[in-house]
Amino acid sequence: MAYSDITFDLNDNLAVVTLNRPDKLNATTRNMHAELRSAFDEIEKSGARAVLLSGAGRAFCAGQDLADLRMDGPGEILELLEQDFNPLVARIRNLPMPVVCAVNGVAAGAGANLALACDIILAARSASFLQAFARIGLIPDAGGTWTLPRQVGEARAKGMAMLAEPVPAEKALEWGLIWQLCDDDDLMDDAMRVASRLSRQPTKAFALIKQAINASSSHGFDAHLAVEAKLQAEAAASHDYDEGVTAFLEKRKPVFKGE
Ligand code: LHQ
Repeated sequence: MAYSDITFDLNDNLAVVTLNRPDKLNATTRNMHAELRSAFDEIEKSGARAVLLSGAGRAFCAGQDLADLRMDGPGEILELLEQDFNPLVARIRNLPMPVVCAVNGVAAGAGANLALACDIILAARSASFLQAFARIGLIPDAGGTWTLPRQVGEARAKGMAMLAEPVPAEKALEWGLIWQLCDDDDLMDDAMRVASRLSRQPTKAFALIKQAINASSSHGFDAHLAVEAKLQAEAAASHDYDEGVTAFLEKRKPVFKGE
């Protein structure tokens, strides 16, 4: 597929996806979603072992393009969520490899929740997270009402959703929304370094880590121990487990294949 609303590169098992409508702060359109679906299809088929997601220009993503709406009622919103946003964030959370997000500027509306669906989030000092929805009479979607209370607690989740004020990257770090704060000029290099390192690590174990952590909120502790043990047994069946232990005993660096 030829891409116009995103750019997509795949090198050395690392897929780099960039939202690419900088004039509109990378607001999402139906076409951008179609391109993202195609890129993630390629990623899953290609044997890629990590993904880096970012935005072109001064923003990460301003959420749904509000000029790309028919405005003919709730059916349209449901359609956009069920066909575009929900499958995208669910796919990222369930993708069997790490997804690193470099938040290079404002992440607003569903754009903020797209970033928060990723596994390792780095943000530039000048970036911010804005649950803009209430400004237009909506509620946080694309997983926002699930993710926010878990990551920042109910008090901050409700404050973010109702007051709809930007949360600067530094505060996002303090609140546990993101993994790392970077100087603006260093963000892409830092994110590339993290993503590239992850692309050479035990991918199968990462997929199982995602599965275990995703599942943790639907069980109590005892039930989760059983789930965790089963996933750990899967990890122990991998080449990378054998290699990790052998390399440790031989006092050398492991060479992981992601299998
Ligand atoms: C935009 C947008 C935008 C179009 C900037 N659309 N053009 C799901 C399902 C179905 C329906 C509804 O929604 C959803 C999920 C959602 O995401 S709802 C939330 C949608 N997003 C927003 O409400 C955020 C809207 N944007 C803003 O509040 C501001 O642009 C922010 C705070 C992000 C940045 O402000 P500034 O830095 O002052 O930039 P700007 O406002 O001047 O924007 C620059 C350009 O980008 C401008 O275009 P122009 O042609 O005038 O230069 C904006 O119109 C355009 N733009 N966001 N979401």
